[in-house]
Amino acid sequence: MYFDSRLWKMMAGLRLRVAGAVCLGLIAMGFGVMRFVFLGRVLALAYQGAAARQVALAAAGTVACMLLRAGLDHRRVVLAQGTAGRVQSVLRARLFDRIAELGPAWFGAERTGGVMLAVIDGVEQLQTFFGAYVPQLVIAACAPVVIFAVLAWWDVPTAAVLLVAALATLALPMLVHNADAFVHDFTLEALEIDVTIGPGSDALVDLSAAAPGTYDYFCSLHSDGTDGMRGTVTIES
Ligand SMILES: [Cu+2]
Repeated sequence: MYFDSRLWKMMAGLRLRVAGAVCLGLIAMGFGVMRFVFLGRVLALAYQGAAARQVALAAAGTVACMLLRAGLDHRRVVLAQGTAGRVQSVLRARLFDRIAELGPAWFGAERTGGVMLAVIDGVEQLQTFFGAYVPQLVIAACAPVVIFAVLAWWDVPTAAVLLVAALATLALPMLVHNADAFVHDFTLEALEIDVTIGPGSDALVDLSAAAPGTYDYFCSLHSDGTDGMRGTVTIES
């Protein structure tokens, strides 16, 4: 679970649309859960040898829930991607204003490729963050409670166990990330990069000027480059 407050600030004025997407997602999730309830009813009725009409009614309920869920999910994706598009155009306008403000003297001294990459590709990458990640994060956070509410109807202890497990799955990765008390670094010798990263924090490394290829990186505090905290990064053309 990751959240960037700077990106969140860029959504000013569009948060109602995000809330709308979240609402649609939550209603869709409700129908998703109801689908399983109906499906369980179909199986229970079939095992009890109930009348075919009763089984057919429960099966129709399952199909109706599936269709409603699919329709709502489609609306949610359309709305969320529309919001993401709006954030992107606001962001692009701000970037172009800033470039115009800095003037040709600044632009002339910069690598054109790097600036264009940030303005075009960098903003494009945010589509996923605003369009899919933010609404999904809120929906995922609410999901355990919705599932608990439905399951508690039948068995509270089972519902409680599932609720605790689901919340732990959501929160544990962030807790582990924040609980790391060690300093690390990002060393990429081929590009002469050595960035120190404090406990529980993030760092942004600009590789836009690097030539395409595969590079080895490691944490010089916890690896000798061949073992431990190491990996590779591939830059495509
Ligand atoms: Cu390390």
